[in-house]
Amino acid sequence: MTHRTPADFLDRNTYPLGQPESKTWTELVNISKKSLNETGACILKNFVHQSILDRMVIETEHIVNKSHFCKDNHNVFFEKDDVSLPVDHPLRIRQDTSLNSIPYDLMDPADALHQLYNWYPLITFLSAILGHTLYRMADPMAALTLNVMNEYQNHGWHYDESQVTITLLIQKPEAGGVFECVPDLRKFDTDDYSKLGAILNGSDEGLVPLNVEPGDLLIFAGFYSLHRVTPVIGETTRYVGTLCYKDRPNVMNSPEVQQLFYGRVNQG
Ligand SMILES: O=C(O)CCC(=O)C(=O)O
Ligand SMILES: [Fe+2]
Repeated sequence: MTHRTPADFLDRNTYPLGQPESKTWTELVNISKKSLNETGACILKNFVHQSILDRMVIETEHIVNKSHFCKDNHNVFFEKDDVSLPVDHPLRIRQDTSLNSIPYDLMDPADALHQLYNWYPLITFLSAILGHTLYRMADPMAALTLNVMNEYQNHGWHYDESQVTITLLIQKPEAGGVFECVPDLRKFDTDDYSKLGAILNGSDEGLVPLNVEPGDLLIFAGFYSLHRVTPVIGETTRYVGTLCYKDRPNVMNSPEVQQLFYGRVNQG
């Protein structure tokens, strides 16, 4: 079967993205909006067909040898260590992150993930869910990233810089590699960071593991919800695509941020 357009990547009955304003489309937008507002996340199950996932795995493995190894030790906001605070202050607790990333400029425009990211009906659909117009990020590397996590690699507790993050899980490991979050923690915890401190010291109060399977599209309020990916266990690599859209056009990362995440600079 050949797939000429990303409309063929999806089940047309469940996800009629090519028919905006149809009854099913409108209902889907409303349900997704409600879920995002009430729980901080919306999971569109089985968003792409298994055959497309298989293709995405192959296309990822084609370029995975060019991925950039990022190892970081950071607090939840990726800030510099504030030595004026007590050593055990939650803002001084640091997390290890270790993963490999494949930036957008290494992907082939014919790759399924690349095509999906650039597909206008998807951008229109996501804009309707978020309630404002989205634009593709202008950054030649960060607009679309594939995160690659091999055994023992993980993504430590953090908040995202963007209000909302959109991911597509492409391959999940045998065990571990679980996306866990504490919904809305940032809103409740601005004074003394005591709830943050509890989580960073191992409490699981308020912690929700999200049941994300390969093929699911996750829309996630990563600015307000503390989240992490637990260490991968086993030989199967975890692949996740991160689709970056912004509420205004022409948004780029700084050369410093590009250097940190991808080990080089590409300002377009
Ligand atoms: O790997 C994931 O599922 C999410 C990664 C994440 O939190 C991020 O890229 O900010
Ligand atoms: Fe994140």
